[in-house]
Amino acid sequence: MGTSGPGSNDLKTAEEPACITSIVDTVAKTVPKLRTAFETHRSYEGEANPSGEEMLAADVYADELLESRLGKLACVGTYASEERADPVSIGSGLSVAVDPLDGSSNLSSNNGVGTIVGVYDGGLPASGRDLIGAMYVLYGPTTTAMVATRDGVTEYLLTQGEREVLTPSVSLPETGTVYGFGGPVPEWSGAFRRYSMSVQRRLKRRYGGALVADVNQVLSHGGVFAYPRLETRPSGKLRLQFEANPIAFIVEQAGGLSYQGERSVLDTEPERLHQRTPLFVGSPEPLAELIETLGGATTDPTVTTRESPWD
Ligand code: AFP
Repeated sequence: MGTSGPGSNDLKTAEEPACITSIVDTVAKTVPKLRTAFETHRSYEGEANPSGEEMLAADVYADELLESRLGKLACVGTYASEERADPVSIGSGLSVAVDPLDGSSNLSSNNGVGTIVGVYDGGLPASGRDLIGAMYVLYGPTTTAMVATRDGVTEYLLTQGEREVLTPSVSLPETGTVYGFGGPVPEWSGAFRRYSMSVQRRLKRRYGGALVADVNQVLSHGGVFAYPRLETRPSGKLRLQFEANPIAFIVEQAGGLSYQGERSVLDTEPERLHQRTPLFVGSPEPLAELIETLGGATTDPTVTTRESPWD
């Protein structure tokens, strides 16, 4: 990944607008408390989130903590999260859309989880083109953050609330070596199954069930991540505002491509705060093949050839 390995904060990194710096620093300072909550808040709450998924105490705790901390920033006007039905209006300013604990079902098996933040210059739901920044935190053996602005992507190591540059300018290789595809294979479309067969001949499978961890593998080694539409989930599983847009922004800023079956994820028309979308992101070469196989176009929103249904 990137142009160089671990280094000091003197290295050239993507330029950050002041509000992005405040948000990233606030999230970094919140990470130690969130890490502790993975041990102390492991039970289920007995309630479902707006997407109908059962919430862990850690989901609720992470959401409330991030809302209280990000909500105090003068530049943040709206806080929204995957765990609450409606956005919280704080005042005037940017909108933050947060997946406080991505992949929370991985806590019980002690696998990777994450936090995703999208920063939109507009009211929610907003277009991915309104993003001025996005970040995710990956809680793995170490805690890292991937921060994207319109100027590029930087990877940080987070230690005791502070961040240190790991990779100043993250860039995806043209092809890469790994792939991770979500959803039951029998529920994939015929076109996506054909694509999968082709990819399996040359890339290694890496799938763990947390978007942040799976995408981080793609950003580290190059390749492709997909959560396609399914027969029982024609709109896919992942949430546009909280997951797909921020991840697509990070991948595109790192020189990769995103796609949702018709066009770039970032060009998806936002209709509802909790709307879902198919998500395909990765290196240019495997994404170009995917777009060709599924039959769409990323650049021309008027092109209407699409992934065929269940042939
Ligand atoms: P949870 O937060 O409920 O664990 O869901 C995680 C997630 O939204 C995303 O992080 C993963 O990419 C995807 O779902 C995994 O879905 P599958 O369990 O169907 O593989």
